[in-house]
This record gives sequence, C-alpha cells and structure tokens, in this order.
Amino acid sequence: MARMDSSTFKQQAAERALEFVRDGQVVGLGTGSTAEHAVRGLARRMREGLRVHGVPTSKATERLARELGIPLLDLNDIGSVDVTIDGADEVDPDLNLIKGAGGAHTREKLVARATRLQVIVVDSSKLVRRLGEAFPLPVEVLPFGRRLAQLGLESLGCTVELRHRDGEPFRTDNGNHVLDCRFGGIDEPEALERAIKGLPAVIESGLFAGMTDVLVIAGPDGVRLSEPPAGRSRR
Ligand code: A5P
Repeated sequence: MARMDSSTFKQQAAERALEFVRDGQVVGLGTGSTAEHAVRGLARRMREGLRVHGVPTSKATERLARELGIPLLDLNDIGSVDVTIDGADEVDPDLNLIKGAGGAHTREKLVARATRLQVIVVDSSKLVRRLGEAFPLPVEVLPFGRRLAQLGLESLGCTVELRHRDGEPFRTDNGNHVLDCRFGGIDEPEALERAIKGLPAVIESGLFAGMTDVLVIAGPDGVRLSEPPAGRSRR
C-alpha cells in the first residue's frame, strides 16, 4: 500500500467535505493547505458541471479562486453563505478550534458567522485533548494599540509574542499585527474567546468556539465525520 502523508490526508478530508456542496450554492472558501485542496476540488467539480459562487476568506484564497475560474461574491453583497469548507490548527473533542496559523482568522470567522453549514477539514494530527497546549493562539490586533492589547492578553494568563515574517512584524490582509499567545492549555474556550474580544485594540482571536457543524477527519484509519456533542453546536 502507498505510504500516506498528511498532505494526502488533507486532500482526502477536503474531497469528502465537497460532498456537502450542492448545485447553485454560495460556498465559503477557507484558507490554508487543507482548504486549498477543497478550492481546487471545487474548481474540478465546476468543470464537470457544478455551478456555485465562492466567498474567499483571504487574499491568497481569492487569488487562487480567480486563477481557477471560480466566480466570487463579496460578503457585503450577500446575506449568508450556504456552506464553508475551512481548515484548523487544533480541534478539541467539542469541535472548538484554534485557527490563524496563516493569519487569516478574522476573515475566516466573519465568513463562518455568515455560514449555515460550517465544515472543518483536518488531518488527524490536528486533534487535541485540550486547545492551546502546543499551539499558540493567534490574536489580530490594531498596530496602534498593540501594547495595550498585549497587556490585556497577558492579564488573561498567557505569554505573548509579536508574529514576524521576513524580519518585519507580520501584517494580515487587513493591515494589522498578530500576537501569538501561549496559554499552556485552554479550559473554557467560549469564555476566553469573549474575554479576548473585549480587550482594547483586539480585532479578533483565532479561537472558534461552538462554530463547527461538521468535522471531517482523515488519517491512517480512513476518513470519518464528527459532529459537535448535543448542546455544543451554535444551532
Ligand atoms: C489560516 O489562517 C488558518 O486558520 C488555517 O485555516 C489553518 O492554519 C489551517 O491550515 P492548514 O490547513 O494549512 O494546516
């Protein structure tokens, strides 16, 4: 049997998630390597006859979708998105997420909020018992108030590092900075998400509590679906 790696698993998860897309729908296009498989798969299905419009969650995804010929809509011109397929950096047993390794989490969360069916695609290495033990939580902040945001975040019990790229502070698609926050484990994702959102200069965190409708996991044992435990879904 061919040796399978995480890229193969990501592709398998994305292909399974595409089964949720119906003709005529508006589809949220996630960001990252797993979501990219879904965008490419969507374009392939469109060449086979599927008709959909996409709503990109980042400039990178917008570029890719345009290259692939997927017609795009602006979130401001539509009331809702039928289904979004997006990746995640960590997923806990209640299907809460950490996102934002690519710094796209603010737009990803806005599209998710407008979405009726949020499908998250991951390879099995993303599953964790508790969020934030290994992975820092990204928080997008307004550069003007970065220090205030940092002090607020530290008061919530984390250590904070300003994200850099090529020796310069990283800039998101929105022109903001990202503070990567190490909590050493997050026990109450929903409460923490709310607390962070209330801090000065914070635009958005990469915590997505209660926003997943379906999780598609691919790993050495195959592809499986998971739904949030009863009472944990946003619906
Ligand atoms: C982008 O900022 C992130 O939220 C991605 O969705 C997340 O990092 C998953 O990326 P991969 O699919 O590349 O692991």
